[in-house]
Amino acid sequence: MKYVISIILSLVIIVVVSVGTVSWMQKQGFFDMAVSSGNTVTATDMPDISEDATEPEPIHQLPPDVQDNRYEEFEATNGTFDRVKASSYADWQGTKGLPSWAFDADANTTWQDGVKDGYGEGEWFLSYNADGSTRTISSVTVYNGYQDLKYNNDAQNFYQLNSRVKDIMLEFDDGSVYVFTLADSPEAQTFSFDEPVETCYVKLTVESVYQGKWSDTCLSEIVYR
Ligand SMILES: [Ca+2]
Repeated sequence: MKYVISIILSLVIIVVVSVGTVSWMQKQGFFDMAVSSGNTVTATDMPDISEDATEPEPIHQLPPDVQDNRYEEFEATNGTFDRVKASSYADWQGTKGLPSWAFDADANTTWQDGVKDGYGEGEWFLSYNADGSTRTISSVTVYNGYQDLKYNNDAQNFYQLNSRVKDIMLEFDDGSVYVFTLADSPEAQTFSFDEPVETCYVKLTVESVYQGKWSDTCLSEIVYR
């Protein structure tokens, strides 16, 4: 019995001493030091799950054709984008068709391609803003061919004599592409996109043409809205 009491007293003493030691170590910050001395992971290192779940912000960047000086820049005044470059334009004796004339809110002024061979398939317009800002657009309206009423009458018909645009391709800064087929008609033709596009440029490429007697392909007006 004497031994049993001694063992119980010993165990009680061991427990009391152990609890006291742990309590003292906690007060001294031993355990805090053990945690902080390891490789702690801060909040900034943690992957932001909420960020991954959202769509990344689109990068609106002008294409190289605008960033260099290979092509002449013209002012556009029909209100959507204020600058335009084109792959070519007519400018020789008796014939002139500036790119800006397809973006001047006047159907009687006309762009004509500047290629000597062929009908202008592959020629393009690049519309953008001088300050690189974006626009949100949802449609394009085209006035096809040579529309100037002074040259479209009983004596002559410049709309029919010149070539007109058939298929156009539109490209935006997010990489999306639309292809539309124009009617061979001087009436205004509007094509809507599946959804509005925010972009800092629109590139319109002439994919195919309706051939006239003359190989000059014409567009009188292009309006992005
Ligand atoms: Ca015009």
